[in-house]
Amino acid sequence: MSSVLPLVALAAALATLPLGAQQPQIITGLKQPESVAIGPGGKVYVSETGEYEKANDGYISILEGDKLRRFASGLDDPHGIKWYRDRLFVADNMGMVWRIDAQGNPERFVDATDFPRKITNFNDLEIDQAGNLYVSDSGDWEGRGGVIYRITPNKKISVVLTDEDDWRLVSPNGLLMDGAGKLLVVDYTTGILFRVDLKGGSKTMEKVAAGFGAADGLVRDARGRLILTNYAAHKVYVLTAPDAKPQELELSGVESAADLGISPDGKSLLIPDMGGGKLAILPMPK
Ligand SMILES: [Ca+2]
Ligand SMILES: [Ca+2]
Repeated sequence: MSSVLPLVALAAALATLPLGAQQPQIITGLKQPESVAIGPGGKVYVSETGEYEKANDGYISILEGDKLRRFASGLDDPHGIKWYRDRLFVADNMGMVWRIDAQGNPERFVDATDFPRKITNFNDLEIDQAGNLYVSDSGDWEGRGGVIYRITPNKKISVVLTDEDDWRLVSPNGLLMDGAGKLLVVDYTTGILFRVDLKGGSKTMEKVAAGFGAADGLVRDARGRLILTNYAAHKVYVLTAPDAKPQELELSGVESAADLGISPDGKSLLIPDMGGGKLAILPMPK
């Protein structure tokens, strides 16, 4: 039997797509991928959690063509990843931050016991120009324990904000620098985008926009637009300005849209489908 779809059937299949749905290129065979980062030489890296809440089976892959090659192994539940100079930093959901060299050798940069509070669910990781890490702890998923930490290059850990400082910090997830002294954060439980002033020491945050559902990933494209994912509704939102009405795209064939990245050429969104075990590559929305 021919595997080539007759033109009529293809047209019929396309006609059934809901309005506004996007048909991404899909790469399969990933194990609960959570986050994408661009590394040296424009290579695409993906964190794969393995079995959730199982230690030592998580890893980082490199995308080569439409295949994934193992880069670093022996992690627990790797989530947010980001390169700083020649090191890849990884927020591990089990409560540590890994630092991985260019050859793929991981070391524990900081451990759960180094933190001043009980760790619940480490999620995203962002890095400022000075090399300070920001890590979101999404809390216990029952409305408590949300924290954002700062970790300096020499491993000094401090609390930026907790749910006790500002009760709206319920389940902080995606983080993104917004200029030198400001940090954007999306909340997975409330779907609200906030801006945290890192310099003021005010221990509060300002609401920027709302309505992003189970908000997870947060990136900025070359045009300065903010792009967010809604994990549960497998949607992508594009904002021309933080307070603009978002353009909403439904992702066809994706179960859960986690922490997205942008391809080095700026032409695609790279969206890890954590529940579906896939990587979706979507043309950059117009
Ligand atoms: Ca695991
Ligand atoms: Ca995330």
